[in-house]
Amino acid sequence: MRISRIIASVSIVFLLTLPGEASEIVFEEVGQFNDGGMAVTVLVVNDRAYVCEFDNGLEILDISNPANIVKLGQIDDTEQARGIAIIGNIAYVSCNVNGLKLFDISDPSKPVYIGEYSDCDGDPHQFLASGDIGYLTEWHGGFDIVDISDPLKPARLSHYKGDMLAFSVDIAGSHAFVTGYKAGLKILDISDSKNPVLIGDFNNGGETNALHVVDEKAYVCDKLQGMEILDVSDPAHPQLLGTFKGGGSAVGVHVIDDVALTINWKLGLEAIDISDPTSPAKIGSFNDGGRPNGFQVVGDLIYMADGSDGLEIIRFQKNNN
Ligand SMILES: [Ca+2]
Ligand SMILES: [Ca+2]
Ligand SMILES: [Ca+2]
Repeated sequence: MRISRIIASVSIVFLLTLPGEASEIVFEEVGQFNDGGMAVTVLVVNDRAYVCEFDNGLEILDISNPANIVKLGQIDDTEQARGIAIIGNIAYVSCNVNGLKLFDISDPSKPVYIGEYSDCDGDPHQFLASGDIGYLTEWHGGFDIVDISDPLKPARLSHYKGDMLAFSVDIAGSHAFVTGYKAGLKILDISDSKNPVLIGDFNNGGETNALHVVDEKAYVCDKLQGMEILDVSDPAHPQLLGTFKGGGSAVGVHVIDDVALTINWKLGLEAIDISDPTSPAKIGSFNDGGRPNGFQVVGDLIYMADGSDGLEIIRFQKNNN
């Protein structure tokens, strides 16, 4: 079973049944917050959005009313913020070159630095938390499995370095799927969290970054080659089923039923019909400038970290013609 990208008490309900053959996906912007900064990642937990800004640090926003987003606080001490996880009242901010830092956000207007993950090797990127375990990718440090049973004292359980620049991770069952940039996709058996074992990989060139693994398929963004769809039902032998080339630079993907929502540095938000994975087809798009780098889907809303455009909230729905 796939582990949710977000933590604890958040329940995600996918409201839509998507789509029939002739359906399009239509997008409508319903909110935006931008007070400067370069938004690169967003995590939504309940009524709050945590937006990593590569230059300014972590923003904490009240998004209960998308039409009137209110800034609650900002953590300046998080240069080159690239990843965010929330566990209870603790924000884990992974900052390139500056480590994985912990902040108490009980009062979001006054975040308090409470320490850092001391087992970092270099350039933390994404931190994904699930129960008592965290999964950390490090650009120059590989992939860490982290004990977070005491959230104040994250401790490394194990480590896989390999030959990759570790970018993103998704977990499905007892497997971790780690993108390694030019090293492609690595599949690790993590049934023993103290001893991850490489069991499969796939690399056809390009620069793999974000991914989503669902229903025995891995949807892998490749900045140069497009969004690649892999059959991973046999994790030791991943098979490329199809690629949505589309142009630009694909940097984020989230799959709901037969639709992949993707973000692309040049082309913005795109909806791709993946009902035939050998022949993915574009069925909608949205782009009003900016440069999306990370997003999260909750229900029928997309929360998009859109570079210099800040945070955008975009509703999507199918439109049967
Ligand atoms: Ca800002
Ligand atoms: Ca590739
Ligand atoms: Ca925009």
